[in-house]
Amino acid sequence: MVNLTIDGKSISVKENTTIMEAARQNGIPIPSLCYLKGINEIAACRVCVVELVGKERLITSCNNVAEEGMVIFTNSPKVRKDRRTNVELILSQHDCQCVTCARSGCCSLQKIANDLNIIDIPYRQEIDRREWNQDFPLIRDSAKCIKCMRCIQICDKVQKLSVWDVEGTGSRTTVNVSGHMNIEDAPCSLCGQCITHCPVGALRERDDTEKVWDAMADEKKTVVVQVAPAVRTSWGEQTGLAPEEASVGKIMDALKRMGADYVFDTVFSADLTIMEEANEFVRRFTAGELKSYPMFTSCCPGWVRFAKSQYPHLVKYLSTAKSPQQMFGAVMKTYFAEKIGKRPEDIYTVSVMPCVAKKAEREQELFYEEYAGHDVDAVITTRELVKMMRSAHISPETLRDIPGDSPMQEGTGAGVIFGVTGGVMEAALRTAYAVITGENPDADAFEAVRSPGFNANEGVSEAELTINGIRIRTAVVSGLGNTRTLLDRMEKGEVQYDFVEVMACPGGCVGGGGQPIHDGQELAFDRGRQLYRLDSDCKIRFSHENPDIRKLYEEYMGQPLSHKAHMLLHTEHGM
Ligand code: HC0
Ligand code: SF4
Repeated sequence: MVNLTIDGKSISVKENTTIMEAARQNGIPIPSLCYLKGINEIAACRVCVVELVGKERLITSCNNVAEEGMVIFTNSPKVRKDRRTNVELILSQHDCQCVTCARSGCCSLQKIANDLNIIDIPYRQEIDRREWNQDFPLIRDSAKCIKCMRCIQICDKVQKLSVWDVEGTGSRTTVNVSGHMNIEDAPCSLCGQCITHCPVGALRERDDTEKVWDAMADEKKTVVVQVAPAVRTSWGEQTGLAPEEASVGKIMDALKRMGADYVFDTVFSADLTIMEEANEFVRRFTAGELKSYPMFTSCCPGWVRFAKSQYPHLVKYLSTAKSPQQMFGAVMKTYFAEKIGKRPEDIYTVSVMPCVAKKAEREQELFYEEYAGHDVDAVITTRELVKMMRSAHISPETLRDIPGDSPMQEGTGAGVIFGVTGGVMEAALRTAYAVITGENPDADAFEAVRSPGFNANEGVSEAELTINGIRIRTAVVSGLGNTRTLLDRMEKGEVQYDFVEVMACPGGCVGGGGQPIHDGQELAFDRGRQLYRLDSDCKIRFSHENPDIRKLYEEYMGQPLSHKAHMLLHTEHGM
């Protein structure tokens, strides 16, 4: 242990603890803009400066280690003056039009400038404005970038994709797409982790809310909305509702008040995905197709994009099942459209997702005897949903819990846990067991596939299960860096599996790039626990027992993997 004094308080911390962490551990927060523990400790912003008695120059606290006998002041007049100058210099290169910024009210720079009582910027403004493809689902605004380097580090260290890089030198140093590429040519998975880790508004999703408002106002369109599992775990964070109060039923009420004609829970189509995917797995496994590589889940478009750009030879091992988002879109424009006497082109399908990559996934096409447009017409993130609620002047406390519409109303606990890493695998195994043995397992029989992240914050879990004497080796991984490590081990023959679930975002969709942003806090695992609670509270916990799914097969699809199911519910992933 080392002993030191911070702001007059005597403290002891473990050796090699940074001054920043030593202070935090003792209830003394030091402000910063660029710091991300263990990921970005490079003192780029110099907001975390502190005074070390005996040293004339201030030092940065995020990358200097606490030493025995240090006497530190985190907020002395000298520190305040220097910190203020550093923030003023950052502001001189920042487009400070806060009122039109997507991050207004949730911006660390705005907060810190305000905390430091900066009401004027004494330096000449020099803003770096660059062109960007505004149609791409991920938008970068160079004029807002504060060169904190967090996006570079998240993409390098956590996602191991290195989409971002430093460009230029000296005062012209900035961030841009690596290799001077256009973003649409870069291997971006669209996981959106750079957005949720950006302290300002330099990165955001493409706004699709106006399209949705237009469709809602168009009398010729029937607007049909689905809400993803993970959205219910987080929308309350931005609306002031506690997790138990922020139900999916209230989101449905809000959507109807805004102008949606029909609202559904994506949990229904998560169950449908399981029907197709579990049956596909049993078929491919028993046919001996999975000898060299396992079947991979395909419902995460971030992962599918990553596989296509980084491991194209593995794409044929992806499940051909479309994601729940896409399956629901296809069902809305066919089965449901017929039920309400509409043509596919009269239906406008909207998804509320915790995800940025879903905005690209929606471009998949729908063939219903002939080309019938897209499964999904617009995707909005959880953040965009809350923005729409605000602009509709909906007070969250006035929302009531309403059910989704018929005939796709039911969803099971198995579908609910899709939103958390391990959930798709667990749900699929519950149904695969029933397909193989003809009877249900205990609903919690496959808890072993739940992410160890719930204990140890690791990204991979492995489980070997025996069903009717058949051994099935599974792995679950979240985060693309962890995925790369796992795939490389598979390629070297160090590990072998039959079925693997991959989610691009650490913790799964609960940690998605479209979720509310809380700078410096990782909430995926807390949100994931909510989904496990909802699953254990569900009356039905097996996708194959969903009565509305049974009805869909009886009335329309026939059997899982039928010709019609193949046409509407499967895809070759663009191969
Ligand atoms: Fe997910 Fe999904 S679980 S990917 O995270 O499979 O986005 O929540 O909606 O589609 O259901 C996201 C979340 C979904 C889909 C589902 C899957
Ligand atoms: Fe989107 Fe979920 Fe995949 Fe993240 S894990 S990219 S939120 S589908």
